[in-house]
Amino acid sequence: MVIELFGHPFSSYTWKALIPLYENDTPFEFRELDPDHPDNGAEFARRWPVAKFPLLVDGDEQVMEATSIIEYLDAVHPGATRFIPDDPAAAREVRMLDRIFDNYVMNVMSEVVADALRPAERKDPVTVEQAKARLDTVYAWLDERMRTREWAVGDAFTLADCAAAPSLFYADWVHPIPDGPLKDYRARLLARPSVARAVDGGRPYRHLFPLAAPDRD
Ligand SMILES: N[C@@H](CCC(=O)N[C@@H](CS)C(=O)NCC(=O)O)C(=O)O
Repeated sequence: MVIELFGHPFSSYTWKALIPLYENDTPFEFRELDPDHPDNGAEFARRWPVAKFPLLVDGDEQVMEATSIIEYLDAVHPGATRFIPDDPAAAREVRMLDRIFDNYVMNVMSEVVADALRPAERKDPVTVEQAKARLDTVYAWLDERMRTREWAVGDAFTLADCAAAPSLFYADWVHPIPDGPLKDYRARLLARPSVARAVDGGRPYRHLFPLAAPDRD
């Protein structure tokens, strides 16, 4: 039975789950969630009432949350690229960086995007200003960290990089990352074939980006 992934090709958290699948050439069927595929939407809604994607289905197994999907793939369908190091201390650091990218980059960037989607009378400039200030704080911390690393945790591409790629891709669109090690790391991520493939999948949908997608990347 082939793995199924429910998601959307322009969704940052869907990219986070697509990257490890592409990284290891893991066979899967993409169940795109859009008005052209109502069956996918109906099955997704039945399977996960919270309705946050991605969602992975593998026979009788159903896995929500992009991080858990990557943990599942690494444990049940391992490939050449391992996303969780065997060493417990390194694994803890990978999981910590994964949380940092999700909570302090991806989710903060999403607050700015969500504000752009609101009608004019419900926009909140204070929320946007505070979100951008929080991005500045985490950019500075990550910039310092990336001075000495190729990937988020040392020399190997891991779960943390799967989180970093969509986070930094969209964060830079929302609030540009200053030149330096963090911006260089973003460029390294975008040059990685698995990440480039996820980015390419979203190209036809760039007109949907509410802040107007920049003409780059
Ligand atoms: N914590 C979830 C977040 C997933 C998430 O926020 N996905 C967005 C798409 S990028 C979504 O489902 N948006 C639809 C909605 O909120 O209704 C994860 O890590 O998978």
